[in-house]
Amino acid sequence: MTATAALLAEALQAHGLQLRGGFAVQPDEGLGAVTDGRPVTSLWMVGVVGSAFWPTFVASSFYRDGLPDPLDRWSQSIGDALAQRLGGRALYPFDGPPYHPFQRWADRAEVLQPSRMLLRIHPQFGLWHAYRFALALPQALEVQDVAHIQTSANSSKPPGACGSLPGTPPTAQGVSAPRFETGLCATCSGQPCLSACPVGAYSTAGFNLAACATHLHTEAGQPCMQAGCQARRACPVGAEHRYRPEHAAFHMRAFAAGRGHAG
Ligand code: B12
Ligand code: SF4
Ligand code: SF4
Repeated sequence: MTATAALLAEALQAHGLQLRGGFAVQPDEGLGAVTDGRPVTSLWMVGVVGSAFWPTFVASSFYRDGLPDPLDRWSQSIGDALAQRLGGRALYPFDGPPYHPFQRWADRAEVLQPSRMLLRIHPQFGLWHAYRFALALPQALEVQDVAHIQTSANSSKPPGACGSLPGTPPTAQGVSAPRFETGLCATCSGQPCLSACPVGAYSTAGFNLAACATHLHTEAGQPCMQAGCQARRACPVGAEHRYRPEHAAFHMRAFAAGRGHAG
C-alpha cells in the first residue's frame, strides 16, 4: 500500500468512515489542478457503510450545535483537513446543482451495480452505503492501493441472497458498471423492494418522488420516517448493514424537509 492510501485509511477509520476505492483521473476529465498547480491525477472515494460512523458523528459538536446540515458540515471538516494534509481538494456530493457525478465516480472506484432502487448496490453492503466526499489528489494511484482497498472491503462473506455479482475488480484505471440486466437485481427473487413501498413509489419505471414525499408527511408515513424507507429495508442484500433506526430517521427527516438526503 502506498503512503497516501495508508494515511487515508487510518485517518478515516478514526471517524468511522471508509476509503471506498479510487481511480486514476485523465487530464480531459475537467478536475483541474490542486492549489500548487499540479494536475489532479487520482480521485479517492470516501463514504459510509452501515451505521459505523454514526456514534462518532453523534459525539461531534456538529450534531449538537443546532445549526443546519450537521452531517454535511461534519464531512466538510474531515474532507477539507485531509485534502489540506495531502495537498489536494475535497469534492462533496451535496455541492450543487450542478452536482459532481458521485455515482459514476463510485462505479469506477469499486464493484457496484445500478439497482431497482436507483441507488448503487454493493455485493456485500447492499443498499446501505453512501458517499461523504471525494479527494482529488496530485498523487498517482497505484494498482496495489486498489487491490488493498478491495481486499479490505470484501473481507467478510458476500451475501449471495439475490444472486452473484458479475463485476470485475477495479484496476487503477477503474471499471465500468456491470450491466443492470445481468446483475443482483436481475436475479433477485421477487424483487421485494418494488412491492414494499406503501404508495408504490418504486417501480420498474423509476422513483416517484412526489408520491414518497407526500406520504412522509402523513400519519401513515411515520414508519418510514422512524425506521427508514421500507422499500430499501426490504432488500435482502447486505441486510446486516441496514442503518440503525436513529440513523435512518436522521436521513428521513432531512429528506422530508427537503434539506439534503445524505445517506
Ligand atoms: C439529486 C439527488 C437525489 C434526487 C434525485 C436522484 C436521481 N436518481 O436522480 C432525490 C431527491 C430524489 C434523491 C433521493 C435519494 N438519494 Co440522492 N442524490 C442526489 C445527488 C445529490 C445528485 C444526483 C445527480 O444529479 N448527480 C449528477 C449526475 C451527473 O451524477 P451521476 O453520478 O451520473 O448520477 C446519476 C446517474 O448515476 C443516474 N443513475 C442512478 N442510477 C442509475 C441507474 C441506471 C440504470 C442509469 C442509466 C442511471 C442511473 O442518476 C444520477 C442522477 O441523475 C446525489 C449526489 C451526487 N452528487 O451524485 C445523491 C445520491 C445519488 N443520493 C443518494 C441517496 C442515498 C438518496 C436517498 C436514498 C436518500 C434518502 N435517505 O432518502 C434517496 C433515494 C432516491 C432514489 N432512489 O434515487 C446517494 C446514493 C448512494 C448510493 N448507494 O448509490 C447519493 C450518491 C448521495 C451520497 N451522499 O452518497 N437523490
Ligand atoms: S430487493 Fe432485489 S431487486 Fe430490489 S434492490 Fe435489492 S437486490 Fe435489487
Ligand atoms: S420512504 Fe416510504 S414512501 Fe418513500 S419510497 Fe421509501 S417506502 Fe416508499
